[in-house]
Amino acid sequence: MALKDWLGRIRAKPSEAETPLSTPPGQLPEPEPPQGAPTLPPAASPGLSTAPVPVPPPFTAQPPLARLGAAPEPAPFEIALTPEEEAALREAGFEAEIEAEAPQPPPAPPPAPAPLPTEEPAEAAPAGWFTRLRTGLSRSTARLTESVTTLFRKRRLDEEALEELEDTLITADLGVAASRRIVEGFRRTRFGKEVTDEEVKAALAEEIATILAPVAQPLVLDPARAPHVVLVVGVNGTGKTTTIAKLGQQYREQGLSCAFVAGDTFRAAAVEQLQIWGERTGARVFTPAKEGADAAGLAFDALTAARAEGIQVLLVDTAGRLHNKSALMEELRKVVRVIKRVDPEAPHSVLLVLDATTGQNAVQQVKVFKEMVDVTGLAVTKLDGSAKGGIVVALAQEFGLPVHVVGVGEKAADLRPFTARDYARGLVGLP
Ligand SMILES: Nc1nc2c(ncn2[C@@H]2O[C@H](COP(=O)(O)OP(=O)(O)O)[C@@H](O)[C@H]2O)c(=O)[nH]1
Ligand SMILES: [Mg+2]
Repeated sequence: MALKDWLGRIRAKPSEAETPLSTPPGQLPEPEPPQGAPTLPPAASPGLSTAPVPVPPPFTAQPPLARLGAAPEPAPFEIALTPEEEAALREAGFEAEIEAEAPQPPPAPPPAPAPLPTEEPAEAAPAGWFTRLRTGLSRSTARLTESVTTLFRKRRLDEEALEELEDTLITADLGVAASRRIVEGFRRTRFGKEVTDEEVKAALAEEIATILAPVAQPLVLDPARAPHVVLVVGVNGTGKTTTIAKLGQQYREQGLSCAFVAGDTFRAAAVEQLQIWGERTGARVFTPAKEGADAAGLAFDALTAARAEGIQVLLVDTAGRLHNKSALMEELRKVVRVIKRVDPEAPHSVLLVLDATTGQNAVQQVKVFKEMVDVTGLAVTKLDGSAKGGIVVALAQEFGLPVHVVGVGEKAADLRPFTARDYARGLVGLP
């Protein structure tokens, strides 16, 4: 198939499966709230209240796929979208906002808190994380290696073979620019030579690792800032709250004092989810006084309190969607503005969380969020699911933003540093 046909395909409107906000087929409905589920505690100050939580609901271990996706939420604003805005939002994975534009049925009962996985001691979990990563990448890997194997069983690396290789890489979500760059590398070093599929895979892993190496950077904290503020942003359901909890647990294991800000104030479930994680990890949680309370005010109060207490790391959760893009942009910018009033250098990190199963959509999400806030790094989650692993290569090539951590499961220990060589080899199916 000609390159332009492939390009047409990948540029086509993302399928439902690629859209993080739509409900995946076969997804289980949200569970009913457990009897006696906690309501938000009344707060002493209008802007904030803090954990401990009254009664966390019982944890239920469920198959992870049942938990993917986001709970519905009320539409807080009534602003019409222009057709251009709608197109941009659809591309960026904000389908749900667009659906919310349609006349709304009467408000649904409040969403149940997202169920949480049963936590295991951190020491017990690391075994096998790379296996999970590889399993998650297996769909991408299978397609990639199948094509490479068929293409290169033993063949001269000629123009046609290179073109087919480029097509293969593009369909594996590596993006046009990275695919071209890799093929150029092949052209320079191996053109006209006879190659085997194994040689091609090894060379591919090397080229991919070269692209990934500059972005494989840990999230460096400066606890002396007391607190180092990490603002966590991203579309709903990508894993912001879970990533905050995982980071919090890991920081505490490193002996850092840590607090969470439940800044996704429109979703009671999101607030409760963070409270439960706070209980579990022993992190203090700043929660809104009531549903829909001003997130910026909450962040301001939380940062002021965290400073007074000498807390070293403050992880700030945010809304992943509001009624439209400009409402979300306004909210995030306001949060940043008020945080700066307390500490002009904060937020010290702005972590954008992306769901690896959404494929090319992630590229659009980076563009949209970069417009809204000064994104300093990425967390890529759900690499244990049916990840479209090539997307990380596309992101590295296009934006060069550090990839700090990857999520390979729902437990605290399933958040791992991103390592270029492991990832590249995993992606092409090499041990
Ligand atoms: N399998 C898997 N699931 C994840 C991962 N990270 C988050 N999730 C799940 O994705 C769902 C949405 O996560 P959540 O943190 O609530 O997303 P948020 O809306 O961005 O805050 C939840 O069911 C999480 O347990 C991951 O790395 N792997
Ligand atoms: Mg959340």
